[in-house]
Amino acid sequence: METSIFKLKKFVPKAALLMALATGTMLQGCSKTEGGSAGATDSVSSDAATAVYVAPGKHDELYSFLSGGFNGQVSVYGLPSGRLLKIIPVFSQFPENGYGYSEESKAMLNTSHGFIPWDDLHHPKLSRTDGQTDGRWLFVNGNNTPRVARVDLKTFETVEIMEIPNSAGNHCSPYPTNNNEYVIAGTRFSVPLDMKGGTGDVSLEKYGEEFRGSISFIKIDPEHGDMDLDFQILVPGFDYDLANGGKGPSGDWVFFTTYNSEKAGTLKEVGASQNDKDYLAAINWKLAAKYAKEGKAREMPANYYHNKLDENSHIAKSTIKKKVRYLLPEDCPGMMYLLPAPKSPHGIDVDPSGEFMVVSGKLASAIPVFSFSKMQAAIKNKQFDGEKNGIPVLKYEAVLKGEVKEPGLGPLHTEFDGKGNAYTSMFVSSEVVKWKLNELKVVDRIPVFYSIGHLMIPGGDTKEPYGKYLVAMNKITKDRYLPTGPELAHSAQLIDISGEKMKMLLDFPTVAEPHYAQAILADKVAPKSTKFYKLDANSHPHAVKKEADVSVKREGKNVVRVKMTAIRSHMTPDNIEGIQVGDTVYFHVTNLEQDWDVPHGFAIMGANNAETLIMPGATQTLKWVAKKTGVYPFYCTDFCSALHQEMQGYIRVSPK
Ligand code: CUK
Ligand code: CUA
Repeated sequence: METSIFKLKKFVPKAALLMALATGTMLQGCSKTEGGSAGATDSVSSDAATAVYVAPGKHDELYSFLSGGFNGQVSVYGLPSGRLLKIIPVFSQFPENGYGYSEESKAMLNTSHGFIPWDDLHHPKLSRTDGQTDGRWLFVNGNNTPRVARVDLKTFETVEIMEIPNSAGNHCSPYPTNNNEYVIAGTRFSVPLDMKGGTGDVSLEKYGEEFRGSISFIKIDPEHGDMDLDFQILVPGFDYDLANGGKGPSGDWVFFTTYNSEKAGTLKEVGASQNDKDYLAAINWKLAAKYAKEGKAREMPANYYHNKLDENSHIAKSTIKKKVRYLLPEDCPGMMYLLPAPKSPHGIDVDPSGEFMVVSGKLASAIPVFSFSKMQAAIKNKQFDGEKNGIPVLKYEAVLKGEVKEPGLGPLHTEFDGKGNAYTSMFVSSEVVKWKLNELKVVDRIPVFYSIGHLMIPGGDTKEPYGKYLVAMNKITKDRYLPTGPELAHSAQLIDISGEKMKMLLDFPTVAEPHYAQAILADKVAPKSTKFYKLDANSHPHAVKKEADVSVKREGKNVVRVKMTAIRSHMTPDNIEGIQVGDTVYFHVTNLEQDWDVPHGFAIMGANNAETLIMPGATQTLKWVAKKTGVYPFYCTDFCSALHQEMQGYIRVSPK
């Protein structure tokens, strides 16, 4: 189906396109023709319902992990049903299970800026072995207060958060290499970097000379996944947007789109986007690691937090790091090159063979496809077009395979199906465009509703895509669902890409706000899922493993520790006395259950806190301050058995 906007596109002058990108006017203009039930039913295949129907009691074929954007979480949906399975809190406090509220988990959210219980999470990336997703971990970025987190897919729990120093806007992040050697994270904003550790108080006029971006190389422990910031590359001051790793022949390389190459850092609006071209930065990460290992790295003062959850005690601990190693590109020949790219490029995506690098320029009318083998030849034959800040710029024609002409308006991101096709999201013309990698020819297009950002094919960024489904994550929802006031559910759409023609299968609303997603066949994750924590292995210092061991003990003047247990259908102790006004009470609750899916909750009246949800075999702590004399009830919040309501008790607070 051709949309009216698409018919128009040849006549849209560049200035109008820029306006449209800035204001979304073109979208508004076209939403009437595309939107509503008419447009929607037209593009839905007749057997769509069967294709997405997962019968009661049956499991979905795939897990998908959608970023939460400004909710700071990851949400897990089954595909093809689009059913929400779980929300995993990462950078945001989550009252539902006490993440970021319980004494055990608070330290996960420590940063050099203090306790930051929120972030803007854009890019989930699954860990990979031999270039394929391995179902072990999910890495995600915190965009606002630069952080990278690791979620363990055995427990679907955030187990580690690493703050990134010398960074602002950790957007092109995180990118695991093909065997989880490194997770790579690049800054969006350049910031003033004084290698000796200055105050950071630098005139904005000095953007050109003194601002730099950083690309961080976080080493991953191959066995346990633990992160360790190995070194950074400090790159000249233009802004890094997105990255993607090579594979196969290009497996040693990682590619970044950059913008603001004119260094319009004085924040004048006219500054950015004047250059006709920006750059794609190609970095040989293996060579960088070698340089760092062989002593090319220098060291500078830094201040950043590394927070980790202990597997057995379930207590998070923060370590404060004081130094970071760095490389300068000028010291490291052969490590970094620039490829001219259409201005203000956004996505960079490498095809499954590792030969083609696809750059989507939001403002460009074509999609350039670069060739990795040509890039290597150009480096060898020194086909340079000068240099930028000491980094060689390769000749455009020397590295270009070709361009996809007039693919649509506002290309943003590309994924691959492993069958020689690429799929690019078109933000302005609100469509997914399918094109042949070899011939660079558009072969199909499907409208999406509306203004698509990222799209995702399971494994579509790896060596081996699962080219059956595509998920479109759209920025604007408008009339797709029943109205819910000024803010609507977010719009994701599932598209069947198994045949020649794309087929729309399903709208599935999501919680805020998916930027990117990953998906993986359920078989790679489900069999390893943890059912409960072993009570024997619980090393929490305040755990009690049988009811006989519970205690209420005063510690010093104003602190009382209540070590208690929960098991169907009672809490022990259930009547607590001896608390005085002004006491701080720690309720250490151990869930004695050794069974799947039997958490108990704990909430107490007047707590300036959330509840805490204790998984079977684990211990969690709620802190409570006794402010006034009286009797305060507490109870289990998770309906756990017929006698759930009976899981309750009182705490009495007496005058001092
Ligand atoms: S993104 Cu972060 S602005 Cu295109 Cu990956 Cu949405
Ligand atoms: Cu335990 Cu309800």
